[in-house]
Amino acid sequence: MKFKSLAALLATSATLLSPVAASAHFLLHYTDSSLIERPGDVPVGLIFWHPMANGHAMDMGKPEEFYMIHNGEKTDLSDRLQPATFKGAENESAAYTASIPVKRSGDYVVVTVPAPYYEESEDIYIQQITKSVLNRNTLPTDWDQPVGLPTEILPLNKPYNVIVGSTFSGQVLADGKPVAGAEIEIEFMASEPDLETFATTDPTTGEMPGGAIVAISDANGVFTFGIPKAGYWGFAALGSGPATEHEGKELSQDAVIWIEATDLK
Ligand SMILES: [Cu+2]
Repeated sequence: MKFKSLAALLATSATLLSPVAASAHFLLHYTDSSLIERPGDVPVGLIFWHPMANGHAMDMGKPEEFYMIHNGEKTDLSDRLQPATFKGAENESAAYTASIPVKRSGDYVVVTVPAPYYEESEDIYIQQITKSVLNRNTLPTDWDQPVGLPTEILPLNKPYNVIVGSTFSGQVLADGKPVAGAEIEIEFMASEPDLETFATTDPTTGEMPGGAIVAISDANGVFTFGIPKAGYWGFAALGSGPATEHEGKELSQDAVIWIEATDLK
């Protein structure tokens, strides 16, 4: 971890004290790798967090849905969800562990539809419908197909095989139609969780001095971002979903996708 300047440290503490955090909320699907070498149950952590800041972690309710799609076939995995306490750098939070049964070659699109989370500082609910893609034996089967979620980001580059220095594009969809002008927040998973201890690790980077990294989707709902660093990158289209209210309050129904970038050898 790099030492920050005093000004940066002061700015960070000011951010923490302000009612609305500058860094972005992200629901994580964390696996040690997206590429699965041996068949079996792949451990995954579901954590609602500020991953680029290695910051505050939020309590999750039991997800409404948790499943995978392989060869176009949906398999419910909700009976694999186990409540777990995630140990973040700032606090502990209610999170989940699970596993993905990877057997045959191909893609495994993992989907979480979380319970809406009440964000007190903004008096709104947030529901981040999250996707990630695992692959075995490089056989592409499902990654480029929409799942059919209320809102989702359709990857336009293979999400588990993005080269550092290239770009990643996605298309924001709501009810299957492109969302123009969507605000997409982008974060790097600065601290990859340790799934054995279910705790954060030392961050490899931190937040940007200019705040959240943001892209806006074009008329076709498409955005592109250049990938500067190996690891996991998350993209969250804010409020792109059709549901706008939950229990009488405003709901931000977001679409999240995680991709894994690798250095060219
Ligand atoms: Cu936040």
